Amino acid sequence: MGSSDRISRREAVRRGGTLAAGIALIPTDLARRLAEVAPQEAVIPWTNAPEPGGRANTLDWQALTSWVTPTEDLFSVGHYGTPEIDAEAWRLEVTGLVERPMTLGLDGIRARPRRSVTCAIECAGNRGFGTFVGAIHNATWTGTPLAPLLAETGVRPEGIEVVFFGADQGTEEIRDVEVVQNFARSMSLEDATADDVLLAYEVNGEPLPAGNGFPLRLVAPGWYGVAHVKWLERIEVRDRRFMGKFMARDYVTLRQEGPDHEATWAETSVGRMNVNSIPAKVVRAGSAYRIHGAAWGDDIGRVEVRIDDGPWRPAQLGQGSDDPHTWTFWQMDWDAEAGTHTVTSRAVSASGEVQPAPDDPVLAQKITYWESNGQVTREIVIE
Ligand SMILES: Nc1nc2c(c(=O)[nH]1)N[C@H]1C(S)=C(S)[C@@H](COP(=O)(O)O)O[C@H]1N2
Ligand SMILES: [Mo]
Repeated sequence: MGSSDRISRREAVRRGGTLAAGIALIPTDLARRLAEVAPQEAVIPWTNAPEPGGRANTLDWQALTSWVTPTEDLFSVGHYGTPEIDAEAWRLEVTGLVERPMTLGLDGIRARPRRSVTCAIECAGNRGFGTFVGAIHNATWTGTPLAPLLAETGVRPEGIEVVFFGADQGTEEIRDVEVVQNFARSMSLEDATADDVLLAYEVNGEPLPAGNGFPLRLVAPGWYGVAHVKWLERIEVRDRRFMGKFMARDYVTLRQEGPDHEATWAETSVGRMNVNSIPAKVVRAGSAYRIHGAAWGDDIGRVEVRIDDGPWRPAQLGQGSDDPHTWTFWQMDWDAEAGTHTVTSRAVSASGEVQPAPDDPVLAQKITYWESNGQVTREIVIE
């Protein structure tokens, strides 16, 4: 790489800060970045990526090196803030249409069969607005499977819905009435009893951090973040669909289906994740360039990358490609010529679902910002 100046300049551009103030800091910053990536490699910054914000501790894609997200890097979203929970006094209640309601303390839950899953969890609002582009993590959660626990309670035949309540609450206005309610989401009994749905008390081998659901959260691999109810304190089986705020008012995707003259409007509750990918960073090793990225949201069949207006070419799938619920890292070698280029990726699921382009009607006719899984195009200057 002829000169570190060139990276410095682009770094300064990327940061968009005052050049004079920036320059003094750059050599150390470059050294740090060089140390973070493999030797002989350096990140060439995108020129159109939003500045990674501190918001909700979201991921800086260009600094991504670890397949398992370190615990201190987990993003955190809480609609009613972070409740303070006394682990000694805390209890989980399993109730509703069950023959034998249960109340469990943390020790009781820990004494149950233990299971770990690694899965990508993305906020459904990710990439829906502004700089909120890194609301995703891929961590290892440990807890006890929910299905056997529900079976022990003896779900009554009329039970069809499992509602998960967090300890966090807020005041909501519903049809002119102000009510205090807890954060809650539901799943059908069938979805809730999938064998990898866990009541998780650890992440990456340690108790959950306060911001990520201590002492217990639901982990539902394959579902958008909102389904993974944190600070869990009550599970209730019901005989009606549950229509709480985070099922039926917020986290509802509104989309026109069909052409204008015969349009219907679909309002759907955010649920399973959609097939997705992003070009994370370009690194340089000697005179060669390599594009690194991630794909998630479905069982990934392949990832394709397009440079400028060129053909879609297959990327090489790496870690995670054998597991439908983790993210899959991918890479592609790039014989880049000097100039300004664009890099776009698209993931295709094993069953053939293609990550849509931004002008695909499925996105172009979507009104709300949730589920914005469009292809991402990044710009880069190669010197
Ligand atoms: N109790 C409770 N659980 C919750 C939420 C919340 O506000 N309260 N937010 C949800 C949303 S919208 C997301 S994206 C995920 C984020 O999980 P994380 O904070 O561990 O990253 O938590 C979900 N679980
Ligand atoms: Mo979310």
